[in-house]
Amino acid sequence: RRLLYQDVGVIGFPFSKGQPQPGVRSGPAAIRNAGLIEKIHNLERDVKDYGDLDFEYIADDPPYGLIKNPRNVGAANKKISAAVSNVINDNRLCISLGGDHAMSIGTLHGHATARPDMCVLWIDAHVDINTPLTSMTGNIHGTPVSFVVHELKDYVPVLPGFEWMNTCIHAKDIAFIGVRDIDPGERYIMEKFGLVCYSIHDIDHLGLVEVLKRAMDNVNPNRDRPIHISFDIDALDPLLAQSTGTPVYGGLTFREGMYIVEEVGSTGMVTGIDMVEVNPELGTKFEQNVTVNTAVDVLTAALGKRRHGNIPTGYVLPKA
Ligand code: 6HN
Ligand code: MN
Ligand code: MN
Repeated sequence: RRLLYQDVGVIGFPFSKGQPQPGVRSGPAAIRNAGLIEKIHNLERDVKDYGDLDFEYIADDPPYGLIKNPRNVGAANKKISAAVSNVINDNRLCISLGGDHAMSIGTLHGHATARPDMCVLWIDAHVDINTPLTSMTGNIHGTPVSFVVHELKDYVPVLPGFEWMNTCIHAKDIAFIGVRDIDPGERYIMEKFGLVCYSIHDIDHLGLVEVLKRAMDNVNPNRDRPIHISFDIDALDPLLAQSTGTPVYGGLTFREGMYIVEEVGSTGMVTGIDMVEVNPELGTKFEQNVTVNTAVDVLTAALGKRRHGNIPTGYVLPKA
């Protein structure tokens, strides 16, 4: 199938202010060290590494209610949004390496700026749709979806640092897959605004093939809209992704994770991918390696690496 964008851009967001554990800043470096760029290159896609963004530190950043680091998170996301729309305007599929999930405020905003017709698959143990007023932890990585959905505009205060921001997708443009840990306020919001959510229970009940088909029918019925995959590594079972800040047991298997990205990738419509919440400083050395390598496998599968093998171009079969 033809790809909407053949060329790929990779950009790193070493960002951790959306939650309390600083090690998630090292996610982009660990994913690069595991060979991501080379492995994308091997898929015969042109790949440009845009490097890592650096974020200025705002020292005077008192909480807004419970919400921690609003100015730092807001200013970082302004830069992230501009960086992502720049990559997509270069006609490259944008791979955003995190970093905690608060950075997806910016990746979704930037993607929607460049491609207003895009839709979103949010692959996560969580739905990350607390508002700054429903959040019980004060961690912005549990709230990014509330900032971008038009229908929630009246429920999200303009936090200091977020004055630049506007909502950019409709509630019907996002589907969640893999959910198994949802707060009461989040459940209420999902019901009130009719957000589409396929939990792990739904996958057990219907099977992943049916769940993914339904999710795509919900957000992209004609398979003609650009797709943003926001992949939180904690969607996967902690056996595969122990090195993450908020692991939840009973997650997606390796095979399920690969199936999702192979299948969505093969539509040719993926224009943005976030790989977030990889924290290479948590867990044992073994767990760190498994988590990081799994993140790389998910990304390359989304870009066309197939478990049934890829046909080599220019292959000459040796004659006897
Ligand atoms: N993530 N619902 C919890 C909270 O703090 O609001 C957990 C959020 C997890 C966020 O994993 O991206
Ligand atoms: Mn999560
Ligand atoms: Mn998340």
